[in-house]
Amino acid sequence: MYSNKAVSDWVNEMAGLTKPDTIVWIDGSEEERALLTEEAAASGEIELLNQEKLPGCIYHRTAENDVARVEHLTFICTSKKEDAGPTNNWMPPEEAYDKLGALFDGSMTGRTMYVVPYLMGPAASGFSKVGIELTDSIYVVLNMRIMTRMGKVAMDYLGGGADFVKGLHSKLDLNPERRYICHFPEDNTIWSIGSGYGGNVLLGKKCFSLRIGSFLGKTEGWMAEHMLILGVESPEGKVDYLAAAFPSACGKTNLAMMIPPQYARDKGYKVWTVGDDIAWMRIGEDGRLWAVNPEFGFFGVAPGTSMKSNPNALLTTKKNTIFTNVALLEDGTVWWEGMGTPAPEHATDWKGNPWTGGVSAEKAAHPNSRFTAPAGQCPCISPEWENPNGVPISAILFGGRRAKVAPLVYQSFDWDHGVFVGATMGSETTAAATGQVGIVRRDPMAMLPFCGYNMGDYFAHWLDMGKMIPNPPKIFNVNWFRLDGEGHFIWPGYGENFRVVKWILDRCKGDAGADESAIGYMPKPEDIEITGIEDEVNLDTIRELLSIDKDSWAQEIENQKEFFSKFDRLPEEIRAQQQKLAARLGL
Ligand code: O2Y
Ligand code: MN
Repeated sequence: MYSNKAVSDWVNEMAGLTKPDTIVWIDGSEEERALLTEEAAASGEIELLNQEKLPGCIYHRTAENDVARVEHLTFICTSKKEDAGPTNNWMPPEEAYDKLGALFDGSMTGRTMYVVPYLMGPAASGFSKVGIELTDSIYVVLNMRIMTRMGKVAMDYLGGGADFVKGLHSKLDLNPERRYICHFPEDNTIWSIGSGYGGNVLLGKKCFSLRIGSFLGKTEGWMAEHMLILGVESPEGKVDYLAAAFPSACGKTNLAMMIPPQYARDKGYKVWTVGDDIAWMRIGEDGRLWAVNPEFGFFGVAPGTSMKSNPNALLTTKKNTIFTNVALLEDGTVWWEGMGTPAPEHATDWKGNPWTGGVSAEKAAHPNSRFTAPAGQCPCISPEWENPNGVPISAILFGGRRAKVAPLVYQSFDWDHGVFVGATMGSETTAAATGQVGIVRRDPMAMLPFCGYNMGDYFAHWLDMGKMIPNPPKIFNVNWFRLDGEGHFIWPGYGENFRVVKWILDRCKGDAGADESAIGYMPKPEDIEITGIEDEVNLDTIRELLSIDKDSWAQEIENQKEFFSKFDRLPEEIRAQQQKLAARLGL
């Protein structure tokens, strides 16, 4: 159906390896979606949900052993091990092609191979990139239809060219012993086998947009980052944009879809979502950094999403959404822990078992259960989210979950200092996650699992970009999770984070003052607006949130040094920034 020789040659070669019974070329049409949905429902791969209450919504249960990304089975296959770096698993490309090739051999016999062309980025943008995923899973095709611009639009973009990322995926037998996610950045290729879950198989997302994307960004002079993008509209109608990176479990999706507090809404402020997870950023003709969300949908964690925590996310999922591993209710709708509605008396849990709740019951929805929903359905989606040029970024935010060391917010002194702040990002573990409390998990720029090359070179790329951007965004660090002496969160978080975002954007415009501290520029306590939260937060609370404890920072610097000791290619500037920080702290 498409005439592109490079594509058809490669599809034929992969079909020769995987030996499917049939090959179906995906066009992205509505009729095709309906037929695939019907076929997957007939085979049991998906279930239709209550079409009156949740129109266009379907349900999928994964294998019990296949519920999240598998970092230990994810490899960067560069010719030289040192190009993958000390923080990635590495396999030589020949070994990976041989090993996975043996697994792919005949893996689609008795199945259909779907040829899924997709576009990362808006169709009208010169910055967008094409991928083609070959998969034996209808669930993957239906997800890719939401998460990317899929089908004819991508082949039209590619035209007769050969510049596309070649992705091969087979569920095989979903055996974790035969599960690998291999990236070949030097060949623009991704091979994923043995999984049917999210980030392992929706190859446009982490595999292409971040791992291959970051490698392309380094080579071509742009940045592929694990960042949300949002805009704040002032009462005068001017919108300023920021991009923000957080490790998991820091409320990234909530921030991306934040509802401003009442005082700000009364004044006429609005928040617009451009993207919830990934930003591709380039230098614009005006010398600013411009960001595009390469994705077309949200692949969000369901548990904890409620009308209180994130109404915009919940409302996005009311139609045309795929729910994975949540609980099913008797009326054909869905439920999860933290949805904000009472636990049902009867449900079917994510494993397919009857569920009646109770104190000792297992969770009805898997903690990593997901919704795949079209971004365009989000009530606060930005009118600019498909702008071919992207949006101009005024501020970059880094953050993490820190009980004591990091203040509510500080601004880096300059770009290089900001790169150091991002490189030292991390979160403290909570008991629920690991059984250990207070251990810092370093996750530079939230890219540790997603950088497709040596992370030392990645820091160098950030530093190089700073030299190339005539008018770079200002860089900030935020921490919504500071604890008081009794272990309670001091800052109310959620929509109230708008107050901090407002200071940040005012700072970028030169409209807010700051005090210089050893770690960066800090707001004056009275510059954080507290109208409407005075019963929880007063000026003394803000002072506590902004305080810097020298002993904690001394410990922090030792911990950073230990983390950096494993880097073989750490840029000298990062070490220099650390020395300057220690000197400013008088250590
Ligand atoms: O577990 C998965 O397969 C999904 S991971 C994921 C999904 C959406 C956005 N971000 C992430 C992540 O791990 O950062
Ligand atoms: Mn993510």
